[in-house]
Amino acid sequence: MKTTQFSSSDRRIGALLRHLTAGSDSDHLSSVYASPTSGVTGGSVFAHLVQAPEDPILGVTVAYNKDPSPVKLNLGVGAYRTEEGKPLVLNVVRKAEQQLINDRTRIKEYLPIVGLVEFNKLSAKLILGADSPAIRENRITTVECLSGTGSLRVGGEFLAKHYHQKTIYITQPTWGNHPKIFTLAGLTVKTYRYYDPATRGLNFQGLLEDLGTAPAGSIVLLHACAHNPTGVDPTIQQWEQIRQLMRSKGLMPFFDSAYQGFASGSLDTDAKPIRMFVADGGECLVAQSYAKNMGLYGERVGALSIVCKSADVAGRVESQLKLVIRPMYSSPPIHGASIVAVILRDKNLFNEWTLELKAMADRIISMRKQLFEALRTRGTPGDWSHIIKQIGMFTFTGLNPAQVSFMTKEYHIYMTSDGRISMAGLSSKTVPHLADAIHAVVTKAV
Ligand code: KET
Repeated sequence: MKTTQFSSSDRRIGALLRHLTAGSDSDHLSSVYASPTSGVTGGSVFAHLVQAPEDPILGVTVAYNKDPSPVKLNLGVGAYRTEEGKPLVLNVVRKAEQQLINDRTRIKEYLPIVGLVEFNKLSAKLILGADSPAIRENRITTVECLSGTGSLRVGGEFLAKHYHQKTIYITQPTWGNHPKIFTLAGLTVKTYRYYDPATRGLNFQGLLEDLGTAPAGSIVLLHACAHNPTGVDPTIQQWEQIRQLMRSKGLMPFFDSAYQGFASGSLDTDAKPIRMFVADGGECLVAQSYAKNMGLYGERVGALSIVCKSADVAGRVESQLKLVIRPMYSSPPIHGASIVAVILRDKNLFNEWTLELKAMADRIISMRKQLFEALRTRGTPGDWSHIIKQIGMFTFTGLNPAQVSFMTKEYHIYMTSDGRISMAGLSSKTVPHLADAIHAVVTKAV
């Protein structure tokens, strides 16, 4: 295509002409001078864009930040807060950062495309267990990615390029970013039944039926623990049934592990479903995030592991992952992965981390109990036992979008419109305010 270049004197003459004809219809001039710079001197080349809506989850924080009310409460994004309502940097993270700063031999060179190799090895060990057969047999590849989201995206794109089935089944409902990530990665997204609003529990029958009728080889996204947004996880027995069904049909498991340690307070317990799938010798993908369990949200540190049948295949898979990553962001950041590596490699720091992680999980469980009690004390109509039964960072309250909007307007309580609340955003001080709001909204007709 031929492009027309305008010299700066051409542009000055154009500007002068426009100036002289100001007030008259000068549109014809901008068309005469239409050039790559017309966005600067005339109407914007982006003028046709419509305002995009805010993200359904991150947009809640945007709205919260604009609210001047002193009683406002952000229960939208899944980010841990202390009893004082403040973001938390773990002590063990501070220590690791201090170590990194003190080490004058550290440099800021690019990492390899696959990221920090020690971090990758330690991450695989953390999620699969030190005694994992896949690690022992060296038939796993792990690449550092940009937190959980980046790991899902790289895994999705790798599958879209190299896996024979292009359909991924995700839970209904799921984290709002899942369908967008996988669609843009080049996969076709379908859903399988998961949550039963009537029981506020797992629709296990529906799940088995939907996975049972999925075409052989389809990819299935599984929340490793602390399902988002429902807080409903299968039991270990149910996981075993899911595993058998999936393996019998050759369905490819893709685990999203964004909350390891947050569900039960134990890193090993929360990784059990993944380890069951790896123990049977079959293949799977795992996306890990350190955003929540190490509080490294903004560091964007995570990992994608692909468990293969042999070391030889794993090596070739890794070579292809590099081809996905290089044109996407070239190589991942160094700082967050270095923090994680310092903590995971040192026995004392690791133990300290597990205690801090358990304390976060316990505070969330205590918030569940307090909210449940507060509603009971108020005699709020309905069965609220799901608040204490559900697992992880979120309670899926069952409140509808109109009720959510009432609570935001009248009580300055911010949450996603599907009725999900981040329990980590609550504190003993704010529980009564939330209970008052829920009580008010369910006792009035909205
Ligand atoms: N998977 C799930 C299930 C998930 O809830 C999140 C984040 C991620 C992956 C990605 O997290 P990352 O920071 O990329 O490691 N969820 C919370 C934050 C968000 O929406 O970005 C949330 O649901 O509030």
